Amino acid sequence: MLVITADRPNEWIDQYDGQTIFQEGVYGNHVKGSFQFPNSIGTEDDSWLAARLSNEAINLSKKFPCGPVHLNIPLKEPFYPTDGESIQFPEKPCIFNQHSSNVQLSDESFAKLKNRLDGVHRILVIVGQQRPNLEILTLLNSLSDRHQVVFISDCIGNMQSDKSITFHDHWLGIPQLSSNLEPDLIISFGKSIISKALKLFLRSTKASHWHIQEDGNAKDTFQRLTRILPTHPKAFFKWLTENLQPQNLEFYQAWHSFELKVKNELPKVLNRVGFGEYSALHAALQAIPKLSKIHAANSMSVRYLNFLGAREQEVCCNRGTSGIDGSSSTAVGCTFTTKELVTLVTGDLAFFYDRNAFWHNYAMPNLRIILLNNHGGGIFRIIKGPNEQPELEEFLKLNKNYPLNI
Ligand SMILES: Cc1ncc(C[n+]2csc(CCOP(=O)(O)OP(=O)(O)O)c2C)c(N)n1
Repeated sequence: MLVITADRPNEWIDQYDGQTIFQEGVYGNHVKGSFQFPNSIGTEDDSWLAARLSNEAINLSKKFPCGPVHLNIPLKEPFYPTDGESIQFPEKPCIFNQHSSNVQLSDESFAKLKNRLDGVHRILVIVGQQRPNLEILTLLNSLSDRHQVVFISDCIGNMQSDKSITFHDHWLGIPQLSSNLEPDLIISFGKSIISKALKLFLRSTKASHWHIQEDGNAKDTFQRLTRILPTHPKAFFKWLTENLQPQNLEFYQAWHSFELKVKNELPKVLNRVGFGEYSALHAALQAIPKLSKIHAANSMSVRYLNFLGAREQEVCCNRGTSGIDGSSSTAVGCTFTTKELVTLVTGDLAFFYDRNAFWHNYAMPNLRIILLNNHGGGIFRIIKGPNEQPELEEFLKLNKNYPLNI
């Protein structure tokens, strides 16, 4: 994402002149980089500088890991063209084409990993938030098929299948379920995961943790990080497929027996609870085309989605800060980039918080919205702490019956 802001000219900042704030670098650590345009574009060097900064900003935003970049542009009056005035753009714009490259582990690194793998028998692969990638999913499916790894994907990992673990959030928080669940090696790639129970479980293990990431800083989310592998997950899992010894079958079966249990019981539970957000979303999901995108808002929407098992649609959600402030805008923006159907699943607070998302003149024939209206933040009725506060009714105006019928 490139954030382009118009600014007042430099000389008028902080001079009690109108409409001035400190815009240069205003996004701080929330952007990958911030670029300041020249104060005016009167000379050829100014134009070259502006073109160069634009290229650097665009290329930085697209470089792994993709992220927002800020371009601040001071403008001097007059702002509007006079009658008949036209703007002459250069015939050949200056473009710095940035090529991609494949980062690869050295032979020496692979030899070290191979050595380490020899003592490993229980591998848990954690798929963090990312876009779908069929090639990686195929490799993971085949590793799981041969009982060589257990792989877990939340819905935002976009790598769910009948070979993955997807129902973990239903049962992982229950203490002392089975000693056979503990891995000796965690391999992760992608960004964050939704399930807090999974995060706490991984932090409580004694496993080593390898994180695969092409570039940038790897995060120690599970407090077990021991190796950072600067390569593409596809290359790594291909190598793993060819280099793994037989693994512990009980470990594989322990995870998959829980998965199967929930998968078999869930339809009965949904039937038993009757109509409510949970079953309504479950029913709606049956009608959403497989080749489409689902945007889930925070907080219960994305959790319901995660509870309801493997999805084939691409699932998008503003995780990280997990704000309720931009889910509708992101879904609306997405409808302009795809011909596929985009379904926004949102709670009422998130929906009304971001209603300006719909305040424009563009048609969005491929947008559908499922609004789970429980008159307030349902999440606060469920999590311990907020649900015991006297302010709950006054400030969150919750439907008193919630969540009797979820
Ligand atoms: C910008 C922002 N403010 C506050 C929060 C804290 N917060 C998390 S969930 C939530 C309630 C959301 O309510 P709703 O959209 O109705 O969804 P539900 O909880 O019912 O799924 C709030 C206020 C947040 N995540 N982001």
